[in-house]
Amino acid sequence: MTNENESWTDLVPTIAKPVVYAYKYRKFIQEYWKKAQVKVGMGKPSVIVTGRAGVGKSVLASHYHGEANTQDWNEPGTSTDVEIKPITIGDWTKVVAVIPGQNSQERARSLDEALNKTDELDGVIHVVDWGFTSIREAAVKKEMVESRGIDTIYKIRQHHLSLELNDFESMLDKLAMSKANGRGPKWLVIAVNKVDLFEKDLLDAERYYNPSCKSPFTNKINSFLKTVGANNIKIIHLPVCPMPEPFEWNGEIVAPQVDSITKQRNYLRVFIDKVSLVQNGVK
Ligand SMILES: Nc1nc2c(ncn2[C@@H]2O[C@H](COP(=O)(O)OP(=O)(O)O)[C@@H](O)[C@H]2O)c(=O)[nH]1
Ligand SMILES: [Mg+2]
Repeated sequence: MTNENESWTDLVPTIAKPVVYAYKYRKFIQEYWKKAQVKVGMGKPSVIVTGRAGVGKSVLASHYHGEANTQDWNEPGTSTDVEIKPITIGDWTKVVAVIPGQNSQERARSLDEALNKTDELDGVIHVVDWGFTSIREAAVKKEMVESRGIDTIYKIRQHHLSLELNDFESMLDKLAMSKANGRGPKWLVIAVNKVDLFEKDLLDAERYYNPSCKSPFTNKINSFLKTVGANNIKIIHLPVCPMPEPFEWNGEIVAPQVDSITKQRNYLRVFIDKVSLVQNGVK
């Protein structure tokens, strides 16, 4: 048989053909299937983004989506507080849900859903910001400065760091419970956000979040690892800053130290690459 004859088989419809076609284009098919699922609100999240209100979850998720998904896609306006996005992580497109940080019924429900009602959860991206948390309400800011004496950046950061630690501990408790029931994530990424505000002190920040170092934060990680077994979950920590901007508190200002778009995008690219690696590694 000649080559021309062979290539004809491509044009002949057979039963096997669609299977070959589907195999060849499986990643695209899966991507559009995930998008369709998200659009009609039936996509179960396989990755969740957690962390306190104001640490930058929504900004990170939308930059992640934009950078990881070459073809942009109009997200549906969500009626709930949970934001859902299809994001390509590693080889496949995942349904990623951003869980609201404020204590609310919606938060409890969506966390419970992801951790206790599905076997499909791949990973958790837990966002922290080394105390540089944004407070939106002017009245709350005023009250903290005037009535509680939290009047310097140092003090507000200490305040947020302690709340961050409590929030992280309660998150780890939920993860441990979920793992004990044979569910839960295969990986946990600690996204150390807003590094533009502390790039000069990057090593100190890393010492605080790196499980190989000793800190109140890493103590929580290490006792969690003892509970669930270090082989049962992969934990990594990564710096990121999708949207550098100054941090202001009571007239005091910290300026962003990451001032080039290239550098900011590099942080995000490395972040995306490492999350992909960890996702591909656990399959
Ligand atoms: N300096 C700096 N600030 C950021 C960055 N990302 C987010 N923020 C700030 O954090 C605020 C809260 O972000 P948002 O994504 O709404 O937080 P969420 O409540 O966790 O969803 C934003 O309005 C920004 O002011 C960043 O990369 N660097
Ligand atoms: Mg948000």
